[in-house]
Amino acid sequence: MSTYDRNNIFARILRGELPCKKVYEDEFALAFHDIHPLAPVHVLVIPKGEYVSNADFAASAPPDLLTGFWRAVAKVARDLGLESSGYRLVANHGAQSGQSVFHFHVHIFGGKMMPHDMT
Ligand code: IU
Repeated sequence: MSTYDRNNIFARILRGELPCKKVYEDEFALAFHDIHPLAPVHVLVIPKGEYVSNADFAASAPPDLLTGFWRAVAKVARDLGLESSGYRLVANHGAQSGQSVFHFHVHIFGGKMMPHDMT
């Protein structure tokens, strides 16, 4: 498991040291618009805790945080109006997958037809 860097960009956003375009926040999660959107709707949801990836989050987070985080993901998608049109969730794990910020995050993509081919 990789070591969590407390100065990664999302940790700094969570501490309020850097701004973000906030969409939603509760005790478990923060959601904000991606600065380089890859779809008409592109929002990131991050848990409030020090987790590098989903593997780390799933193994170490307390149950209320696991539940609260995933409920926040679903609520944000619903509140963005994506429930009927559909949306895609992506969580990259490791540099080879494209992960560039090592604080676990889920991408919510919506607002267009999604390609089936991920390669
Ligand atoms: P990735 O799965 O780790 O590649 O996703 C990181 C995302 O964080 C990526 O889509 C960036 O555009 C986005 N991002 C951001 O929203 N704000 C930032 O300050 C930085 C990256 I650095």
